[in-house]
Amino acid sequence: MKEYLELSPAVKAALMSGEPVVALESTIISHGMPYPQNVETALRVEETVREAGAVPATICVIKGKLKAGLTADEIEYLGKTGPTVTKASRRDLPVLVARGADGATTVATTMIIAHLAGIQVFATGGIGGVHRGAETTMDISADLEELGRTPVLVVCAGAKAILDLGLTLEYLETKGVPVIGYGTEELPAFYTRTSGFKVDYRLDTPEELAAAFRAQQEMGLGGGMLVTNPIPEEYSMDPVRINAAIDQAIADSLRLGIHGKETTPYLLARVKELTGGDSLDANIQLVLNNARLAARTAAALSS
Ligand code: PSU
Ligand code: MN
Repeated sequence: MKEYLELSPAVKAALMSGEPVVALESTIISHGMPYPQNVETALRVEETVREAGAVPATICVIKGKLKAGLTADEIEYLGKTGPTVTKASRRDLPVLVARGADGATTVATTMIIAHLAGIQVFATGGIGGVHRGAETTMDISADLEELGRTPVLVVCAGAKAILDLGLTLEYLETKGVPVIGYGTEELPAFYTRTSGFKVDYRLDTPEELAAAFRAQQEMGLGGGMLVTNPIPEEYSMDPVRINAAIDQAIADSLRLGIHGKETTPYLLARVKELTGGDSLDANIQLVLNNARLAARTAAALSS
């Protein structure tokens, strides 16, 4: 394993001494936001994790190495390269590593590499899920499968309504993944604090999150835990406006025949276009909010 994994000195030192570490994904940098906001946000997210008392470990694949902990230059490279870098899910890792290639890691792959490195907590924006129309396309993100098998606590802002949220919850239930609302009984829908769907449990403190995750792992249940943290009220978007943009983006993707791994990046970019950049501001704020909660949870887990 050692020959594949490469930890930054800061991440290695923190893990050796049992300090809290928070994993961060890189597809959100390359495919989730435009340059240069993606690089600015990635650096701000790292700083937010540090301010909250943990060590950030941004994860990606560079020249075939599974990296946990990037330099500012590596983040700049990834952000500038943008969507031309391979979006790497679980199925992409073998060939990328064998070829010595680069890959931006999705939630699934970030969980895999975090777990290999010994990192238990991971903060992101939104997860992939069951797409609308999946009953015919079978487009279900590998993120859900990973949550079912890899023991990492993932803090997100729920899932975007580009997905079928009801089916996404059903799938997570089948896979045995606890879906926790942080301070809420309702599943947040990324840009908005509510979705009309209930989470499995509401927990209110990082200590409660840490206790539940610890119990899950100590009982040998394995698999991940999904913590959904609503976007702060002051940054949440008008649901009518955002849902109209999402419906339009989905209609456009169907008309253009977008499918497979292109679907999520296309929808994210189109929603941003249709909301004139407002969705990007909300996106940045919710990621910072998740980074803070993840850092506090990692601290509670390591104490
Ligand atoms: N949803 C978002 N922002 C994102 C993604 C999803 O709101 O950046 C990215 C994440 O990296 C996630 C991936 O893991 O898209 C899911 O892609 P797919 O649906 O192709 O599995
Ligand atoms: Mn898919």
